[in-house]
Amino acid sequence: MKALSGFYYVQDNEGEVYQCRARGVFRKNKQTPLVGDYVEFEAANKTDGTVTRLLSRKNALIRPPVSNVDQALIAVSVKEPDFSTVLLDRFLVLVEKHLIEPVILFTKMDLLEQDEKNQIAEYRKIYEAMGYVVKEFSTALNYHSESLAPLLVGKTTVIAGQSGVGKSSFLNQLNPELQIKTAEISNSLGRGKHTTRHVELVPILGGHVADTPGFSSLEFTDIDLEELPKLFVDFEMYSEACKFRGCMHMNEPKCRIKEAVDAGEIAKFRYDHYQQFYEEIKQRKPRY
Ligand SMILES: Nc1nc2c(ncn2[C@@H]2O[C@H](COP(=O)(O)OP(=O)(O)O)[C@@H](O)[C@H]2O)c(=O)[nH]1
Ligand SMILES: [Mg+2]
Ligand SMILES: [Zn+2]
Repeated sequence: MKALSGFYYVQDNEGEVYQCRARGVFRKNKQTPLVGDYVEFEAANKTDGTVTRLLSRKNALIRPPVSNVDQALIAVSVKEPDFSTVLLDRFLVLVEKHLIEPVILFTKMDLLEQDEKNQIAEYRKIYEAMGYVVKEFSTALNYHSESLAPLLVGKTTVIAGQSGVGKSSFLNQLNPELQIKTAEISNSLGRGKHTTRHVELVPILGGHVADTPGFSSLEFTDIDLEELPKLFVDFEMYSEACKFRGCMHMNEPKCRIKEAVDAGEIAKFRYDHYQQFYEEIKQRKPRY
């Protein structure tokens, strides 16, 4: 549940938490327990436990360092900061790359005027048509928090999103015991310096959420050009029909993706973002 100063906090099936050390053998094998791991442990009492075995992981994130992640909740504010599909698409690509299920959360819904609500509803439809789950939230109106419960129960969730969109406010509202600091001045203040910030899985609505924002680096450093089209889920059903195998949907003739964009079957802004990300990856300096 938590790793801090060489201690690992392990929760058993009854919900009791034990403070443990990791067995020396892990260090020899270069294995490090991660928050989110399933482990075997022995403990004579609550403060003197030993983790004896790590069970295999389904996945492991580096930022935040959490394993066995079931889903990523991508928080995008509809206002303050302005709603941004390019940012949302950037997060979606990064989450898809990690084979983690994305869930989209529109925050600060209370700030919208009626006509703006209609516009956001249009975007919501577009993302839902791609197969994504989209939920709305607002701290002001106690918005839909019930309908969020089934989404989180029994799952390990990381929350991602730009600074200031209301991630901490969301977590606090769903579990008032947390009292996470909101409206941090800047997330970059502690960067590069040694900080004692640790990761913890906190209980929210019967599930667990990592209290540290995920995917803070929005660069596509680990994404190769060839895999980019596959990370746009709305391209999938059309790309088989491109004339050329391995079509990158840029300048190739008889490209079904471009036809789908012209026909309005794929949202134009999605294709624009695809082109933008494509160029970004292409211009990336080669890694050695
Ligand atoms: N009007 C409104 N303001 C919100 C809402 N959620 C958060 N805020 C405000 O937005 C600012 C940033 O929120 P915070 O939770 O710290 O964002 P984080 O950086 O994503 O964790 C704070 O001033 C919050 O009070 C909301 O639903 N409605
Ligand atoms: Mg925060
Ligand atoms: Zn194509």
